Amino acid sequence: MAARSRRGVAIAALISVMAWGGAAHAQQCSDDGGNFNAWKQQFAQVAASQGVGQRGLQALADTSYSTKTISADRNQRSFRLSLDEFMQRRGADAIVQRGRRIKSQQANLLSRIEQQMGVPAGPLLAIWGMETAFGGFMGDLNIVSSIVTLTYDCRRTDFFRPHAIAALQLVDRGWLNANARGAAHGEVGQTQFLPGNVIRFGVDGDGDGRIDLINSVPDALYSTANFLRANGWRAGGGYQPGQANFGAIQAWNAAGVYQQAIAIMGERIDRP
Ligand SMILES: [Ca+2]
Repeated sequence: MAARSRRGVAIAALISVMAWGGAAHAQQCSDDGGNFNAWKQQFAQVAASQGVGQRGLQALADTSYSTKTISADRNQRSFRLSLDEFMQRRGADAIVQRGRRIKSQQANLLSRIEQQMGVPAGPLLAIWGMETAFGGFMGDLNIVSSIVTLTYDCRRTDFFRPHAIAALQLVDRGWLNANARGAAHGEVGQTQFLPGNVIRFGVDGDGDGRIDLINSVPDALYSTANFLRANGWRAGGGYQPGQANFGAIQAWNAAGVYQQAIAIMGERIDRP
């Protein structure tokens, strides 16, 4: 027993020397994922220093470098389509049709959200339909691996680092399963929030004490409304281009055709 524990101490000391040496020499980022494991050890120290606990650190240790995420990131097409082409390709008519149906099916929830957040059903349902076809497809890549991979990738390390820390914190809190799947850039749930935005804007819409944007539609729609409100949405204002609330839609997505499409579809859903 004594011998074993001395050996344990020796190994712990060796690991800490290796981690220290690793921290000094590990790359800050990589274009091809080489040295991912050495970098993860270094990143674990950063995460721990920002309050990530055991569960989150274990999730980090379990991540693997996601080549699918990187290839999706490299092959991103900018929105070069015209507004009409974009709306057609994204199935705008079907989204509006289904959105109008859900608006009456979920009338209680949606009117509560509008009362509390000031955001009407139309733009929320347009976003939900556009992001995941109303929860039909929320992505099939491991969220934690995706976001950690993007943090190691050199292209946008600084942008993704806080979202990676946030993903680990969500795992810590039990709000995100370490195996949960999402889109290629680690977007979470029904309306595809980046992990940091789950923490910043997430609302427990169904009151069960957790924020779960994957399995809870009320949580997802309340949180989306809260994101818009935090970005300047004011009750009763118009949301078409040039009107008071269009800026909040612009904060949701940087692409101009996407913003206009949400405004148009939202108006068609909201129309009596
Ligand atoms: Ca909840």
